[in-house]
Amino acid sequence: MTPTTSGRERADSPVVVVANRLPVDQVTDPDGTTQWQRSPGGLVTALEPFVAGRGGAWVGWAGSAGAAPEPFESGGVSLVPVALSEEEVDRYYEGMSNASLWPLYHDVVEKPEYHRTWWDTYVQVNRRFADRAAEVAAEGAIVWVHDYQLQLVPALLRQHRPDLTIGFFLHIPFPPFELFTQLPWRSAIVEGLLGADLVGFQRPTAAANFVQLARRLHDLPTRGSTIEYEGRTVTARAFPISIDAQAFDELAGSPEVVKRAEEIRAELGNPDKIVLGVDRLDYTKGINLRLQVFEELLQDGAIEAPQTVLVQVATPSRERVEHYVHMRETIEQQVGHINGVFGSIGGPAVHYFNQSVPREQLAALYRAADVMLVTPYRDGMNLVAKEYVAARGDLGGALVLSEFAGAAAELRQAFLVNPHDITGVKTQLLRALRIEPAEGAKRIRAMRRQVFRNDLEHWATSFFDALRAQA
Ligand code: GDG
Repeated sequence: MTPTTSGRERADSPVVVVANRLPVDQVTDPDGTTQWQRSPGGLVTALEPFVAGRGGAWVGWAGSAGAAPEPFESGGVSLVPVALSEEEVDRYYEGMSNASLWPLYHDVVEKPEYHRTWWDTYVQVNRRFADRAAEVAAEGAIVWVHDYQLQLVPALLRQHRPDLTIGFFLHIPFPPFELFTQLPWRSAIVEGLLGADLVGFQRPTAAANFVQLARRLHDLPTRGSTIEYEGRTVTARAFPISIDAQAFDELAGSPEVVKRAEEIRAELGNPDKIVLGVDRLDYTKGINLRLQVFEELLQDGAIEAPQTVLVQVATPSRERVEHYVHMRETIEQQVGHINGVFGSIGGPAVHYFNQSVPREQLAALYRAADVMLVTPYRDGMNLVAKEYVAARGDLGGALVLSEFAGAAAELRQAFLVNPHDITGVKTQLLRALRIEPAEGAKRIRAMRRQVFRNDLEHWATSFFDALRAQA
């Protein structure tokens, strides 16, 4: 993609996406020159048809601290970079977003930290995003704001631009009243979100939590999924996000990927069973629990290594946030311990990768895995579970899935588990490992039907349609 600098900053975009990150990454070529490359990931692809080619704009941070590049055109979208200083990255992004809101919204799996300086910077940065969006949005435009980093943007934007139709989507869970109200700035966040016409969540319970907060904390009249606020009606509804199922299916079924899956099995020493985990290295994902379950099953003699192996891809994430540094040490100790006790020369029990793998390799791993282990303590949706199902056009494999992932509401034929119940997870993992092929195929087929019917395009279209209906 060769972006051209357009310098366009007139208020002429009929659709504006506002997200923490721009949909591009800056890459450095071997000759030292830098260029922008579209970020991998489905969200960008899903939103593109609504913004590209229609003079649409995307407001976001370019990913490195310091001055922001000038706005530029890329793939038919006007990209509007927002600058963040080192201190703002530290306080707004790593602090308030990832050390206060992230753990609070994930059932306080880790204790959230609250600092007034982080909050002040969060307000300041949200204001900057709102200002940029207000500058580029055309009269009566539709603006779609994304995620927990930008919860104040809807109200800040409405103050400047009451003519806009504003939608907000939260990608992570939204906690119940009893948890949310520990946040010192709880009222400001609720008021920030109420600036939107439509507030979207992954699950109906999250939407209900928000409506309840508006009623109990702000004394606002509510009715079903709607809230009356300052003469407007705000709707809070679930829009479960998904994946581009067809694209994933095609990739995973391609001859190259199928061959790579066979090679992976051979490289692992042709084990009888491959168990797989794929996550960002995050404490919400339950990687520690997964390792404990695997270790106990080895200890019990229910499984043996290297006939059964666990492959864990743990993509580096938020490496400057303290919770994450500590968690990585714990997990790597666990892996070392299991391999020390149960591994053999050239035959580890756990194959652990703290690196990001290419998409093709990921698809081949899904295809090779007899059991996919997805065990978050809490997760907004979990796209890995859906990708695994989409990758299994051969109807092989089995999915073990936490009840606390949003995806569990849709993937009912998975082996559902409570990640806090170690014995229960062990039992379900053994059942998944021992499933009859016909029974496994039946389950995978049913889940594939669900994922293909409710794919990413369906999600984006439903949200936009609902938002336009509010206009
Ligand atoms: C948040 C919410 C919600 C992972 N490792 C590699 C890699 N990945 C890709 C996966 C998947 C994505 O990253 C992870 O998405 P998840 O949904 O599983 O989790 P979060 O990153 O926590 O996402 C979550 C989501 O937003 C969307 O709303 O579902 O609940 O927490 O697509 O495939 N991709 C490649 N190499 C890797 O090593 N190529």
